[in-house]
This record gives sequence, C-alpha cells and structure tokens, in this order.
Amino acid sequence: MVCFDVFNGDADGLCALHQLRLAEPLDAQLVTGVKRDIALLGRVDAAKNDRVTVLDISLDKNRDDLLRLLDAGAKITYFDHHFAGDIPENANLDTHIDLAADVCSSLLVNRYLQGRFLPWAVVAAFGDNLHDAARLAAVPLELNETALAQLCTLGECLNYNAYGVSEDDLYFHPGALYRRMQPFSDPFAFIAEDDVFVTLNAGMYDDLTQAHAVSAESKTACAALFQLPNAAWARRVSGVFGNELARTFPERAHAISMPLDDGSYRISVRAPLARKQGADVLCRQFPSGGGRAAAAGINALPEEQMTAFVSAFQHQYEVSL
Ligand SMILES: [Mn+2]
Repeated sequence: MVCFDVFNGDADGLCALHQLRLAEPLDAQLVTGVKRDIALLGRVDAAKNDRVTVLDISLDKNRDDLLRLLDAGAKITYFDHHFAGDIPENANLDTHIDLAADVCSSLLVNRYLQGRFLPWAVVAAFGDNLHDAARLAAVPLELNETALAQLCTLGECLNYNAYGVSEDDLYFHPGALYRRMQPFSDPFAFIAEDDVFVTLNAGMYDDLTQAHAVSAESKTACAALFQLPNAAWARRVSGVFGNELARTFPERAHAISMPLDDGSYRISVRAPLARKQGADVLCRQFPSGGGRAAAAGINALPEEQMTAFVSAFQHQYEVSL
C-alpha cells in the first residue's frame, strides 16, 4: 500500500496535514506546491487500496483526477473548504467539506480530531485571514494577547511563504517546510527553536515595506485595485498584502494584479471583510479563475480582458452595497 499526502502549500494546507499526521503518523509521499498550484491530484498515481489524503484544494478543480483515482480503487480522505460542486458518492471517498466563510481546512481537521492539536488550527485560521474564527477557536487555549499575536504572525508567515508564481520565488518549498514543522506538536516551540519563523518574518516585512510604497491604480469607496510589478518580492507578498488591505479597509473589496512573463496578469481578489461574498463568482467569470467567496483569484488573465475584469470587479462590489 502506497500513501500520498496531497496538500495546498499554504498555512492552511500545511497545518491541516500537520495536525492529521501528529494524530495519525503515516509514511506518505508528499504532493504539494505553490499556493496557486491546486491541480495536485493530477500528479498522483495510486492503485487499489492505496491511501490518498487530500487537504485544502478544491474538489471541483481536481474532479477528473479524483474520479480516476476512485476508479483505480484508491481510498481517499478529503478535507476542504473551497468550491466542491457535486461530491461523488463512493464507498472509498470520505469527505469533510464545509464551504462556510468562517472555516478553513485546518479547522475542519481540528473538528475531526476533537481539538487535539488546536494551536496549529489557530495558526492556519490566522494564515487564511480568518482572524475572528481564529480568536474564537483559540478561546479554550486561554492565551494572552502576546501569545495569540505570535500564532497570528506564524500563520501569516506560513501563508506568505506559499505565494509566488514558481517555487523559485519561495523561501522554502512547502514540502520542505512541512518537514521542518513535523517534529513540533507545539507551534510556540517551532517559533522559538526553528529559524523558519525569523527568516519568513523578516522576508515578509521587507516585501510588505515595498508593497506599502505602491498606490492604488483605481479606487472607489467600495473597491480598490493595486498593480504590483513583475518582481519576486511582489509575487511573494501579494496575498499577505491583500489580506492586510482587507483588514485595514473592511468595507472595501480589493484586487491586486501582477503582470506575468507571458503578458497575462495574476489577480488576487479579497471581498470586503464586512461582507465576505462574491470573490469566487467574480473570478470564475474569467479563464483560470477560482477560489472562495471571501478570497479568490485568476491565475492568468489575458491582457485584453483586463478592462472587462476591472469593470466586473467594480460592478460586483458597487451593487452589493
Ligand atoms: Mn485554506
């Protein structure tokens, strides 16, 4: 029997897997990548009775490969909070999928494990910019503000590490980062004893400082669009920058665009935190778009569709007022 652990390379994917494997150790092949690299099941070649665990990637975006693996007789466990579409009925498929705006995959794993590694789920919820949900989940831990802020910064650092167009943009390959986390059942020990935290926190600070110098390309009371350059720092920081804007201006939607080498644009959209709606619907109108209601994106928007995107973005959030 071969085992595969397939996970999104962001904070949520990492912490979901970490909690599960702390509870149920398993020697599995890791399948992961940058945050936007979500067609991960396509890389899995599993046979009858092989075990595949899938974390924090859309079932809908992996449907063909999921069906292929089920046909091959693999046993699949799936935790996620992205758009799933119809969930196939199959005795070999065990799903824990919840699209509520205030859950993330790590909170679903935490629920499944009845809170055994709750601090890591809190880290992930902060990483997915679910600050209210993170604080609520953290109540039983009885942490002071300083400790909560540390878990928050760790979540942001792990999330920050996953952005980037290719793995070359990242400080740590997500698989290597998971291996660094693996010995630590306590995130505070990880923060104190492994230099991952210091490296990522310093990198995030530098990249954010550059982002803060960029002014909005277009801005209304309801929606603001920022254009970052085609540079490694911008590719790394786009998600964290978008989350920060969303928290600073909770009534406003945000889009961040970045030119790619092929002339297309990478777009990240954050719905207003006060109304976590519509980002997925907006992005799915364009080729390679997807995500969640609160946070979504377009992997490669053709340049000629940029004008259409800007008006759809403004329309989406003007009318929802
Ligand atoms: Mn997630």
